[in-house]
Formats: sequence, C-alpha cells, structure tokens
Amino acid sequence: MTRLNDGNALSFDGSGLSIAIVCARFNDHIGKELLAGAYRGLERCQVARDHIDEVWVPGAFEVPLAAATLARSGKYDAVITLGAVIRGETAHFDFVAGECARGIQTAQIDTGVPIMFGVLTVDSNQQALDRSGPGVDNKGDEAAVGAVEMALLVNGINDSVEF
Ligand code: INI
Repeated sequence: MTRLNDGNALSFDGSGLSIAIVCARFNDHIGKELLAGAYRGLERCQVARDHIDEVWVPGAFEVPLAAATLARSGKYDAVITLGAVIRGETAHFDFVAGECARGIQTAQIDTGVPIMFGVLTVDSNQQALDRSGPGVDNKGDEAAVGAVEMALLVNGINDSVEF
C-alpha cells in the first residue's frame, strides 16, 4: 500500500507551483477581501508571487469560462475562483450561483486541473462579510490552501502513474 499524501496535513509546501486566480468584479467589495485572503493563504504555502497570475471577470457567471481557459493553457497547477453571489429578490441568484458552481466543477473534471470554488453563494451581504474577513476562515484563504493541496495531490498522482 502506498499512501500518496498525508490526509491530516494542515500546511502545504507550494514553492514551485504556479497558480491562477479568477475574481468576479460584481460585489467586488467582497471579491477584493477574498483576493487578499487568497494571497495570504498562498504566501503561507510559500507560493512565489511571480508564480501567481490574477484575472478579473464581470461576474460569477463568467468565472467558469475564464477558469477553464486558464486551466487548459497548461501554465498552472491550480486555479482559484473568487466572487460573491448574494441572494436578491429574483431567481437570477439561482441561475448565476448554480451555473457558476456547475461550470467550475465541469471545468476541473474536463481539464484535470484543480479549480477551487471560492465563490460565495450567500443570502446577505453580512454573510458575505463574515466569510471574507482577515482570519484564516476567509474563504479566499481556504481556497488558496486547498488549491495548493489539490495541486500537490494531482501532480503527485500524475507523476506516479506510468504510461
Ligand atoms: N454576479 C455575481 O458575481 N454576483 C451576483 O450576486 C450577481 N447577481 O446577483 O446578479 C451577479 N450577476 C451578474 C452575472 O454574474 C453576470 O456577470 C451577468 O449576468 C452577465 O453575464
């Protein structure tokens, strides 16, 4: 039996990894805080600043296409997606949040590149603020650490498979 990773690890060495971040501009007062959290998480994981690329898109609905394009480029070990879909009075929330989540999952399955779902889908602005603060429970920070963990896992599996 070979265990390919440590299932209990809480910190990861991301030095040498290249990471892309996609951030939605809609509700960017939240997006900017998630982005700051993502950079803090990547820094703790020792991902070099010059190995991080950042792109912005109009809203969460556009995130999957940008994430898939970045993943398909072959330049990145993982992609982090960030944004905030805040429930309003219309059904628009359900379409935007649902399609964003579905598109991100489809993109990571199709490309084989980990794509982290750091897009908040919440009922209120307060819930979004609560999830984008300065602590390690900031969802951008969590997505960043998850991106490093998944990149190491997927790279490790790919490297261990003999074709
Ligand atoms: N985009 C978001 O990122 N968050 C939202 O809360 C949101 N709402 O509520 O409408 C939102 N809509 C814009 C959408 O993502 C697209 O940019 C737009 O529909 C153009 O395709």
